[in-house]
Amino acid sequence: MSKKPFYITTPIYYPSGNPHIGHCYTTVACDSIARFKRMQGYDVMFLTGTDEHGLKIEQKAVEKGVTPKEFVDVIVDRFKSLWKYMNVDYDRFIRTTDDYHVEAVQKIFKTLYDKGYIYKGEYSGKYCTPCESFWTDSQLDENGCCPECHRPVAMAKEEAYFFKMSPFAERIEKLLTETDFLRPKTRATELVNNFIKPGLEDLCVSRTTFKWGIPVTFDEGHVVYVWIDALSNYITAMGYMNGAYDDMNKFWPADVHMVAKDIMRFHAIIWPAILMALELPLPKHLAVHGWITFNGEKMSKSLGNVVDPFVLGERYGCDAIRYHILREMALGADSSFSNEILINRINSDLANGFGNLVSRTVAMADKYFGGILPSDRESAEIDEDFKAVVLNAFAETEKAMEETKIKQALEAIFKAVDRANKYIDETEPWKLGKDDSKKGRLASVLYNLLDAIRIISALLSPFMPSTMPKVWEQIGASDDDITYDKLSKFGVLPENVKVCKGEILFPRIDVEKEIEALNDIIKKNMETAQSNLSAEEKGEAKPDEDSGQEIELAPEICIDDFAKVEIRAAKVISAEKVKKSDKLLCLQLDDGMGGRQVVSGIAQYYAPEDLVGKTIQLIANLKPVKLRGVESFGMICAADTADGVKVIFLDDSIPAGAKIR
Ligand code: ME8
Repeated sequence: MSKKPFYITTPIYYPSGNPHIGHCYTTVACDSIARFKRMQGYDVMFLTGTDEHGLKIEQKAVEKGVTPKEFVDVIVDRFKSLWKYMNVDYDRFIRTTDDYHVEAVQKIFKTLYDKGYIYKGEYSGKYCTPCESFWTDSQLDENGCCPECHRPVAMAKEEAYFFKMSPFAERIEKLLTETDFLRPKTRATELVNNFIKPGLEDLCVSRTTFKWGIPVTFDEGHVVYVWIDALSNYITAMGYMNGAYDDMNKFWPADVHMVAKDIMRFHAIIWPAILMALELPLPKHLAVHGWITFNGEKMSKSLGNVVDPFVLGERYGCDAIRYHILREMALGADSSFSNEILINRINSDLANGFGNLVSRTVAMADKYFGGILPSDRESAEIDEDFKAVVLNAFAETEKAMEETKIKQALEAIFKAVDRANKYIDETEPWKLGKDDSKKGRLASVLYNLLDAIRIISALLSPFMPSTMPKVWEQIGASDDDITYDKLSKFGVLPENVKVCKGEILFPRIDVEKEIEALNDIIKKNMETAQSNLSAEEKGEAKPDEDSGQEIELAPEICIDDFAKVEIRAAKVISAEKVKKSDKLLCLQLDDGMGGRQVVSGIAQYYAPEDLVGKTIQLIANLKPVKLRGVESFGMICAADTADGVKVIFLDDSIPAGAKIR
């Protein structure tokens, strides 16, 4: 029987700067889905690639004194080596400079023109050069700048071809609101209200002001402008209007396009319109995820806050990075990146959770039975509950993956990991091991654990493909034991399974040392970005240095007045800069009462990571206020000094919530 096809794509990335963790998210997410589908027996096509044309690339190449193609070649290689490093197993890599794509885009453009969907006109509007985007007035940010990069825009006018959007408005609205195309579907409202209801604007699809693009065959001087060139990659890479491949029938329509929210509109509205105009079927799902943010800002090269995935991979291994980013990001929501969360995740889930489960189980099988389990077994009632939880994790994972909900899939699998560790605590194998009459029971417990690890590790293998083969070696699982059809049942490992002690899968990380090392790296990145800012932007305005001034006290109060102020100790769990503010940090505190958020004007004096883990004094009964639109529930105490503001740190032995008087 021939396998069912499954086609998944990442966006094609701009090779204008080095890839970062944000790019890694989408690619690793698609890779995990592709691997999961392969494991389920699908014939998978996983496509990724690079979007190489446009003014930005042309300008960068000029700066470097190379041709645009020479410029992108270097960065495309970096993308490819990152994917190799992250163990990303794509089936096809498209470059928009590939001959077959160029030829097909020219044909697509001509076809749309011949059908009357593309016409010639004049474009005038607000244009952001770095983002290569025209914006309408209502889309500009509150300073009248580009809503993407917040840089100034300029009026621009040029002869251009346009793609008619209005004929497709009704069908697109139905696609978004009445089908399960968009994931999460909750995003449909903003698309309909912001773009469809006000009337779809025709799309500018050619440019004359730069050369680095695919030439329009019937009008010299025009090059195809970004979206027809870029979006078409999903079909040209399957052979649409070219002879390089012949996979349209097999793989189109795509099962999943995955993108971040910045390009949702192009994929949810413009791409369906182009496909409708070409009379092609529409992709089945568009999965939209949020941004990986760093200190509250979208992680991107231009913000200078990029954490280098090569550096992180080097320190913790690519599987730990893959796991971390996949586990943190829920479909549709942003996920904030911090060293603290990364390392704690690795320690709690991978070192203490899964890694410890494997090493304890294998070590006990080795210690009590010389590595080979005996056939005599004695099962108990508790085994059934344990097995049920593991099998339920399988079912939940399968369902979540069907819905491209990777975070939920990992959560389901880790429920089984936690249950397995609890099973060890409940059955106390170390006690059974001391009593010869309980050897049958011990063998049963260890077999159940090994078989659970077989299921769990196979389920984890699409997400952490480098580590799981090491687990299979340790628990004595053959390739045949981990096929998908065998993950929904227990009793698959051979009765006399033989374990083999191996290396520690995820070594525990010393949090303090590691945070320090990573902070150094990030600070260096920040410094490079900061060196381009003015002294005022850097917050370097000198404080008033009149230290010899007389101190004037506020009017006297009595003890009852003071008693009205509730001061409590609190621990800083995380901190990030408040968007568009130089002064404010938003802190998440453990206040011993369930946690709260406080905004504090100390951003010029403290980097967020300087505060995380520290114990501070909190004015806990202050009326909540909104600062720059962010709610603050209280205030943290700090001293004004000649060197600026200094937060009052307390001894860390003081517990969160302790009353200060
Ligand atoms: O937009 N968090 O390319 P691009 C999460 N060439 N994902 C992120 C991210 C972040 N901080 N930063 C980038 C383009 N991404 C076009 C696409 S497709 C036909 C053309 C990921 O290099 C995310 O998938 O700017 C986002 O959609 C994509 O990179 C944008 O990549």
